[in-house]
Amino acid sequence: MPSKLEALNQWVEQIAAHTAAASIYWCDGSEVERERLTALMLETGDLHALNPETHPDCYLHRSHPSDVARVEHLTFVCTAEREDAGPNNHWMAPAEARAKMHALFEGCMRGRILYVVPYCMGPIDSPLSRCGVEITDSPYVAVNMGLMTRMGAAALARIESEGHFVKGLHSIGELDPERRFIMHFPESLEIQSYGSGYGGNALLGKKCHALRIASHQARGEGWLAEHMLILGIQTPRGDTHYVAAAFPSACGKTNLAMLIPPEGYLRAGWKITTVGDDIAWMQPGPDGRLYAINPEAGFFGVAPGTSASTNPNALAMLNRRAIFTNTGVTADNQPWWEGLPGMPSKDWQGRDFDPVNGPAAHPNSRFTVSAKQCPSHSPEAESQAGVPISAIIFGGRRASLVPLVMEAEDWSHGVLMGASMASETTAAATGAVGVVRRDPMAMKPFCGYHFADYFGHWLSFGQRGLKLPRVFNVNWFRKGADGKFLWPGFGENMRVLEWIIARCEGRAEAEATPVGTLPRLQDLHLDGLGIEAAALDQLLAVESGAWETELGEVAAFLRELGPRVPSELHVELERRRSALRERAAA
Ligand code: OXD
Ligand code: MN
Repeated sequence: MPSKLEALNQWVEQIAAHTAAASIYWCDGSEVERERLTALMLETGDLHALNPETHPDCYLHRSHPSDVARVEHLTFVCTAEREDAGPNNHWMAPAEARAKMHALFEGCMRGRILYVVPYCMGPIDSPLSRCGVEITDSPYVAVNMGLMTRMGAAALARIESEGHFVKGLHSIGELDPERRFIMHFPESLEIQSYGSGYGGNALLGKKCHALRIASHQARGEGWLAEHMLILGIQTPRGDTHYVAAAFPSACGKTNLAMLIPPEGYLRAGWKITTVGDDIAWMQPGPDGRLYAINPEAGFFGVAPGTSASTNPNALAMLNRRAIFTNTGVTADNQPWWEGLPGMPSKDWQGRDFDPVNGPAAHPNSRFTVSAKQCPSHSPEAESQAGVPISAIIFGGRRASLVPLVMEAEDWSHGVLMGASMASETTAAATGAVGVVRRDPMAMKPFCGYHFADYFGHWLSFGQRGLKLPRVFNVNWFRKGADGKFLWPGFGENMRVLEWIIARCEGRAEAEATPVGTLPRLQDLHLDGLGIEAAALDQLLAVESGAWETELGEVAAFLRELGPRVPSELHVELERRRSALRERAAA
């Protein structure tokens, strides 16, 4: 038997029999294995080799055109009690979900190899890490899991010594949107996903395990599993502060995590290092601070818009040993997407590029690459203890209202800020794009339990006598009357990070408003930015009337979540609303 853990062997045997898999292959995570699976996929057409001179060891995968994004409407949290999944999740009774999935999986791997993919989310020797095993019939998933997690022999050894693991079962099935479901059973630490080969639906370590299952587990165990990047900010004095930031999908988390400071900052000695770009697991350490690990080992980033001006670090890590999914290609077979120089020759579906068919790269086309290839990769990403978090940042894509940056008064206010987050939807999920929806802590698609209980869990950290991070809210996406962005974003976001760090160090001035504490113009370093004074005023304006409307909507949103919403959150919100009314009346 390939594993020393009888329960694992039995589960694999049972799934192999039920799915009628042709054979079983246990992944060891070795380089030889990656080469073998890659060769196999080149033969079957699952992968296409890219230009070996410009992009050695890089491949293109074209997914089924109906399988290009996460499918929130087909994603379920199957808790015994419907209420425990909350109105923020689709719910199905566990027995019904199991029966449905049992029927779908029956015989679905006939003629296919069943891959057993043992993985560890987080550094292999960290007590904060957690392990899982994904069974899949997709070699593309196996190879991507090899880049995105600590996958293979070392993970299996940890699983064998711990004796438990998250069970993930995946089949691409027939790739039929009518026969597609992503089911989570948080109470028994199981995931079953059928009918999709797309990242978030199929790479089960990522959204399914590290967010939906882990958030549920974290609540029971007193930690946090969050949709957050983690970056290190080294100041000219040589101290490094770590910051965790939550933004909804496709709102620039990868760009912020890999930010290169403007020239003047570099000269002064500022430096940004990248610990993670999508997920943070945070736990109080012995000194009472929150310590974070990035459970992932790679990046599954959105390709379009990634360019030499927006994210040079990402571009530098993508010229070798990477997988591209649904990008276009140039005539000399380099991966291509909107935002890159040059011209596409073929679009993401492999057709000759014709603008009447839309963009060459699918708006949610992706790259998969090992985090170690990123020039700003932090060695601390391997730290067993994690990194201490000085600030938590929430942010959304809001064309109006929300200022460039503001700070919460205290932890409860910070939780309210996170709970009130809203953002315009993007192409990362199937559905309408550009509609403003409430997305608390950027966890709307990923929280594995009732949002009201989740807010209560966040608030409970405020009662544990911890040295908690300061909490901020940012908005890089505010637009002027002409529809253009008011703030240049990308590297210039360093100016906002500098103020945030100065606040953490107790060095920066600010002005309190009912919705948060804002820098005044003179508190930000804006030299050389070339933004008009009127635009800057607008970026830092808090308009009482519009905020009253906004907080009224937040109140309605919290009411919709029902009686489980902690009263502390309602009280916090009402305090802000009455302060706004007083301010307007003054
Ligand atoms: C992602 C997402 O893929 O949030 O990270 O959709
Ligand atoms: Mn994400």
